[in-house]
Amino acid sequence: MGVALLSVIKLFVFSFVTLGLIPQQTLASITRHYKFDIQMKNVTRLCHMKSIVTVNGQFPGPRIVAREGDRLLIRVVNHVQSNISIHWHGIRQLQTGWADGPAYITQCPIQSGNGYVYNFTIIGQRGTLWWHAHISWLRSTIYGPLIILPKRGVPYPFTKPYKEVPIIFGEWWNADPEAVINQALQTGGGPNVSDAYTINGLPGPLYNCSSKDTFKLKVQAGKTYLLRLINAALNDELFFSIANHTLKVVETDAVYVKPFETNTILIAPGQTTNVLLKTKPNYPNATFFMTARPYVTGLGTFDNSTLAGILEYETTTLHSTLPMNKLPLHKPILPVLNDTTFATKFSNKLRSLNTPQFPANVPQKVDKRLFFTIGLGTNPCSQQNHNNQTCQGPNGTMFAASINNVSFAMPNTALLQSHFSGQSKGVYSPDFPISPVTPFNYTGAQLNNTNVGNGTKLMVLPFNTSVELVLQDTSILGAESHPLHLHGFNFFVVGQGFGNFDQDKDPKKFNLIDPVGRNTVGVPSGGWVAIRFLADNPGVWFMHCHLEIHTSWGLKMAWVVLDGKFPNQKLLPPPLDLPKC
Ligand SMILES: *[C@@H]1O[C@H](CO)[C@@H](O)[C@H](O)[C@H]1NC(C)=O
Ligand SMILES: *[C@@H]1O[C@H](CO)[C@@H](O)[C@H](O)[C@H]1NC(C)=O
Ligand SMILES: *[C@@H]1O[C@H](CO)[C@@H](O)[C@H](O)[C@H]1NC(C)=O
Ligand SMILES: *[C@@H]1O[C@H](CO)[C@@H](O)[C@H](O)[C@H]1NC(C)=O
Ligand SMILES: *[C@@H]1O[C@H](CO)[C@@H](O)[C@H](O)[C@H]1NC(C)=O
Ligand SMILES: *[C@@H]1O[C@H](CO)[C@@H](O)[C@H](O)[C@H]1NC(C)=O
Ligand SMILES: *[C@@H]1O[C@H](CO)[C@@H](O)[C@H](O)[C@H]1NC(C)=O
Ligand SMILES: *[C@@H]1O[C@H](CO)[C@@H](O)[C@H](O)[C@H]1NC(C)=O
Ligand SMILES: *[C@@H]1O[C@H](CO)[C@@H](O)[C@H](O)[C@H]1NC(C)=O
Ligand SMILES: *[C@@H]1O[C@H](CO)[C@@H](O)[C@H](O)[C@H]1NC(C)=O
Ligand SMILES: *[C@@H]1O[C@H](CO)[C@@H](O)[C@H](O)[C@H]1NC(C)=O
Ligand SMILES: *[C@@H]1O[C@H](CO)[C@@H](O)[C@H](O)[C@H]1NC(C)=O
Ligand SMILES: [Cu+2]
Repeated sequence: MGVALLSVIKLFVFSFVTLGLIPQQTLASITRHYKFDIQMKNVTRLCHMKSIVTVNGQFPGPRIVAREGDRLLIRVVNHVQSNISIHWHGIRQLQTGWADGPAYITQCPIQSGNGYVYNFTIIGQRGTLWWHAHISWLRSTIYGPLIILPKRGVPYPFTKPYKEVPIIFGEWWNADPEAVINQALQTGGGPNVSDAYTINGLPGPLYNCSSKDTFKLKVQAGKTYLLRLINAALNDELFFSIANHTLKVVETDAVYVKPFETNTILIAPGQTTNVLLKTKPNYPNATFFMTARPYVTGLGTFDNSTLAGILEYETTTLHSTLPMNKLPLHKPILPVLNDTTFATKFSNKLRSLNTPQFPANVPQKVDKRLFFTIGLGTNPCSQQNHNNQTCQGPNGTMFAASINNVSFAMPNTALLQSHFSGQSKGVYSPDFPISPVTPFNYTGAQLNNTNVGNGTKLMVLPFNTSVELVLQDTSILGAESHPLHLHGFNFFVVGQGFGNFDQDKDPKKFNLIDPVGRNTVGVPSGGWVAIRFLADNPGVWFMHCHLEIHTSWGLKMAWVVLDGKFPNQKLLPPPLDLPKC
């Protein structure tokens, strides 16, 4: 199949550049300026042309490259109809919550014709992160890599790569993604699934009418490549593999890990993974498929298609004239779509590097223990939407999702401004439940009543509170893996397991030595995960499922971290150009 296929492919050659783009600088830290013009662009994929919202007309968006310690000044100007905001995913934003970006949480969106300068410093972080729109489903086309190199002169704690290549997975709809989510919220049913997955914007040859849109990575024999993997898909965790090659995992979510080798990576939306790819000593002209397809645990319909790119060994002659159909082409074998055993083994392999230079400062004492249930539910079919009282969710209801049975109601104004100005009345209440109000068998029998409550409830933490949070999946409408993302912090993943969390037995097994540090963690399907973090960053911080449909259904909440005593423990005042609602 591969042979016949390749003979007709005119490959799109992705011109990757080494990251030697950094201007020569002698200063340790500098300010880097970027301009993001939000504008429409016509793009064709799968023989379907459509107008998409982009940054600077690029899809995927521009690459931001900085060093640890640098300040970034990114001027975003909105030239499209939609309101927009941009989130710098995984950046801690110490004292600068105003630059975090989730719409109606830390800022009002940037309205058409307006602009806003995101102003923040990268402190104590290095590795692969990314940026994306954080309103409605605009992140389906507005996303790009955010690469933080170590400080000048500081080496990686692994083999220096010959080249570095960002690989960003996405999800493509032939329809307008905003229309897809608006329709789903209107009918109460699940959204139409995507038409393809993409790798650096390209679906690859396994889709109809797509072989010219194939990501191709040209490599030389006997070299080490650093692949910076980012999952920007909306609703799907992905398995990824390159045929006949192993990958060495060295970093996740911009935190170094103890290196380990694997044939397949599992990466959830919101997560990043750096892997080293060591090419074989002598494979002239050989080509290999790299493929990705979803890991799925829920009951809903999903896009079960497979994206493919091509790894090609370069020849000694620069311009090949021989037909490509002489080349062998191998496909990797990926785990089955619901392979939770693989998912569990993979996440158990992740450990912080935990060296004197990069220690894992796991909070050893806990000030506040919290227990949050994560799962789906329903809302009654609302009168105003449906005159005949029938919606397309389960049993004629509307799909919803919640944390501790609170489906988050989005405010009309930004929470951070309400908090900073002391005007939270009528905007939010500081009473997010520390555990489910009505305990039940979370992973056991189905409930008769699946309706959720709702509200704009926040969890308030004094500065420097040490938090232990157990995230418990529920089996209401089916157990499902949920990648939970916390803004403003990295957390340590100290334990995970299946069934209901047992407060007496399970904490004894926690890893408080070298747990992985992340900003997004998969809550196991039908299980729980325990995380610890130190609330040392004042502000209002969003936490949500990074499966975008679950966020749309209300699987989200926010934390308020109060100011500390000292000036460097206080939220800075808002910038003058902060958008208004
Ligand atoms: C996209 O294509 C349509 C139809 O061909 C055209 O009217 C429109 O101006 C194009 N938009 C952009 C941004 O190029
Ligand atoms: C953008 O936001 C403004 C203010 O909240 C609102 O009036 C307007 O309808 C929004 N525009 C769109 C296209 O949603
Ligand atoms: C960015 O923030 C820093 C620290 O708050 C401030 O000194 C600086 O003036 C800001 N720069 C711009 C362009 O707003
Ligand atoms: C690649 O792997 C396949 C299947 O495991 C094997 O048949 C093939 O010989 C391998 N090719 C190379 C070049 O290693
Ligand atoms: C994907 O879903 C389609 C439609 O439901 C089905 O026909 C097909 O067999 C599925 N493919 C895989 C690989 O599961
Ligand atoms: C690889 O391709 C080049 C150019 O197409 C050709 O000259 C060379 O003989 C090929 N090498 C092998 C080992 O097939
Ligand atoms: C995974 O899917 C297969 C095929 O659809 C099914 O037979 C199997 O029971 C599923 N396994 C789990 C753990 O759900
Ligand atoms: C009314 O009910 C029918 C049948 O259940 C359904 O197809 C239709 O979408 C509903 N109409 C509205 C406005 O929800
Ligand atoms: C739908 O209703 C049927 C019959 O009343 C019930 O057995 C089933 O559990 C309900 N399903 C959901 C998802 O509520
Ligand atoms: C919860 O439900 C499961 C499945 O029905 C059952 O095996 C388990 O014993 C129940 N646990 C408790 C604490 O009732
Ligand atoms: C659910 O409903 C059934 C039948 O209506 C009833 O027998 C059962 O006790 C209910 N279960 C719970 C947990 O309320
Ligand atoms: C929240 O719950 C109330 C009371 O049950 C309901 O009237 C309202 O429609 C819900 N709001 C949302 C956004 O779901
Ligand atoms: Cu989820």
